[in-house]
Amino acid sequence: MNLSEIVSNRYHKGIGDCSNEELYYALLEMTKNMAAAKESNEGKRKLYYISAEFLIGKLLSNNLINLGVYEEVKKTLADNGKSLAEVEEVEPEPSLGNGGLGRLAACFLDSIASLGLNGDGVGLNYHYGLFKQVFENNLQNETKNPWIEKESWLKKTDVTYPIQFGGFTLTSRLYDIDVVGYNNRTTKLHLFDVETVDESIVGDGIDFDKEDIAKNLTLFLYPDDSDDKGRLLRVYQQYFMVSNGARLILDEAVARGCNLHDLADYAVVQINDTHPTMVIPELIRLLMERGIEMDEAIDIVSKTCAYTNHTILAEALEKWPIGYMEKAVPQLMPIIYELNNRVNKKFRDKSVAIIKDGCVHMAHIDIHYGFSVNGVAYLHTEILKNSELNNFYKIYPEKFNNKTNGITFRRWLLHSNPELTALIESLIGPKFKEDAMELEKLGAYVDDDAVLDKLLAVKMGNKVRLKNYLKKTQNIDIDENSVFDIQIKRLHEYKRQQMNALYVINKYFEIKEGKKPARPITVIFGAKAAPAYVIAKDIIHLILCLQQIIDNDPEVSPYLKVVMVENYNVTLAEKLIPAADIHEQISLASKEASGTSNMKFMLNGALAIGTMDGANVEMHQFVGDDNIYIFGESSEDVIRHYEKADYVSRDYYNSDEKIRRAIDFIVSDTLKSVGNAENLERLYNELLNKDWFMTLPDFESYRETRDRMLGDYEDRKAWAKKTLINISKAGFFSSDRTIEEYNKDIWKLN
Ligand code: OX2
Ligand code: PLP
Repeated sequence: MNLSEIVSNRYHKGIGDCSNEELYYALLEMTKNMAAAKESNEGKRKLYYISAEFLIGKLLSNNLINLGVYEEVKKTLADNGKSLAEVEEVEPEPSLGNGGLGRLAACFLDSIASLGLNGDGVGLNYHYGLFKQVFENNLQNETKNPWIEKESWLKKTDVTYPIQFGGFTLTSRLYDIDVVGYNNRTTKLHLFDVETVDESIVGDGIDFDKEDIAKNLTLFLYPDDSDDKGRLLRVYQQYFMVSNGARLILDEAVARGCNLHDLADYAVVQINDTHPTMVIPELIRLLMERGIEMDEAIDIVSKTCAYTNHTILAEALEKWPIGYMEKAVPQLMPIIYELNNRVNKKFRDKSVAIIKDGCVHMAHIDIHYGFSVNGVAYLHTEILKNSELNNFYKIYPEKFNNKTNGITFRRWLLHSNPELTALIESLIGPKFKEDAMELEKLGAYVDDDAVLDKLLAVKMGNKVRLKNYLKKTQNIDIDENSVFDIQIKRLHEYKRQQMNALYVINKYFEIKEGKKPARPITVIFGAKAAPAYVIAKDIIHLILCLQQIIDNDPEVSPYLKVVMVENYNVTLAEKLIPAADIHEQISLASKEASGTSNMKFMLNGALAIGTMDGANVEMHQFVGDDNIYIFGESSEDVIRHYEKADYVSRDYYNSDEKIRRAIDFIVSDTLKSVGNAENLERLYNELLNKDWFMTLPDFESYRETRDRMLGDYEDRKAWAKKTLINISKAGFFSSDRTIEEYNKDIWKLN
């Protein structure tokens, strides 16, 4: 049925008489039907990408693009006086991820589907997702983020399993979302849920009864884990996810002819960070339940599972107290003890043990009992091999490999930046939509004035669109003739939003002293802080206070504006990234495993200011010194500082006047007039006495580089040329390339 037939069936009227809501649900029905009619990717061996997060974003437009009917639908609506862009606004964004890791999983599903690979995603159906961020009194508050409506992309299936925990059993239910690929094939995102979950136990905010697992298990993604109950709940969530996943994998394999002994010929499991690690002992347990001896079960599973590491931050490397595991999943513990014994018998080096200091080290299970360990960018994998996981690398050099992250160009170019897409197509034809390396052909135009003018015009159009969107949705005013300098990512000290804020404070003082920038600057932030991460919330407080102070200062506000957008998510990213002139990738070198927003900005013609960290290293390699603004200490220097413990932040405060002035401003009467002394003082003390992520040593080179960049911006032609070079070199960062590499080296699906 086409759109007007569906509309007439549902509402007994014409398209032109429908509300945007009515049209959204009609399009949802149409798109779901079209997706369901497509062929699923098939093959003997099947990939299961297990992940606690899939930050899929809104699906309507993307599905219409991938189904090849976007233009047609847009025209049908326009012919009836309706706007597809307005209909899109009705769709709620599923918030099934924290940030980069979850968004990566979503890009991967798009590429898996598009490349025709036999692979599905497996995760959980969090009803309230991650929290929704609201600002009140310059502070972050958290509320629930409901996204499941009576009609949604979810399809209820007949698949249910009894999942056993210590002392009780829960019945699961599988919901599927069809993932439509660009070449009209589909794959599935499997989201497991508990039928007894009870949304009504959440009141204001995001608090709920953490004891009542049957009612709360799939309410939220990663519940606030500051307390024991929250941490224990994560173990329950993880086991629920992997036990369901493991049963699905075995059932599907058997249905395709597998006799379990040959499981590795039928299934490969990619473990997305350590959250799904328990799939290893659970698969072993289920194989033994089905009559396979332990030795063989361990061998089979070790040939089936592969692990991706996404971070070297110590606090993110999960280890669960034995007591939690005994309580939540007692049936797994005998297997984990046995896996640990085997490791201890084989290796004298106790650092590689699975159980140490009363905790189960999840990554150690993955590395010993998986066949592949990969990092997510060149530098990250080198650091894993040479320092973080060096003891494992010495044992299993053959398991380690790099898979530099990528992004889907369907969402992050075709959908989010149609004007740029059209310009590119007019120059090099449509082939880049399937083969991203075709973008290299844009290199022929870097000295073509007419093309550079068009590129600048596209950027201006996107800036105006962002301006209108922020006005409409958040009542924020920005000036499209200012430089848009954007940092959007989770709030974390290692990502160093605080350094950006110190730059803003320094600029504020310069303007007060009469040193005005050539053109107004708009510094845009978007970031959620984990609810229990106190300093991260203090940094948000600082930024919101700066925003208010500068807005109300007539001396400064004509030249400088700070904007912190509320509830940064995929929908906002799609509007912000195409409008950026400058993007901030300023993590402390060695700490950002890869980054993926860096790739999205590059593809959309923004220039990076960044450290030699994560995938910035590869970006720099592709575009060269002239087309990216690199500053700061190298990862080797940083790692050495940590080893020698020789960094003292106060030395920088004492010896650098600009740094002192900026840090002192945090606790000035000016800021305290709009903020809380407690938050501001805590942040001030943190920077002065600890500064674990070394903001101050890099500040001067950051400030100098960013000022130089603003100067370069004034030569509009030269700037446009740099942006075109960036776009032309972005092809490597297509997730199609990443997925082809995973498949060639790890999954080996045909
Ligand atoms: C993130 C990493 O921090 C980021 O650098 C990377 O781009 C992304 O994963 C995708 O690989 N949680 N999020 C990450 O790691 C963890 C753990
Ligand atoms: N959150 C959202 C909504 C994103 O789209 C992305 C990636 O672009 C991220 C988080 C990760 O950002 P970063 O790579 O800068 O950490």
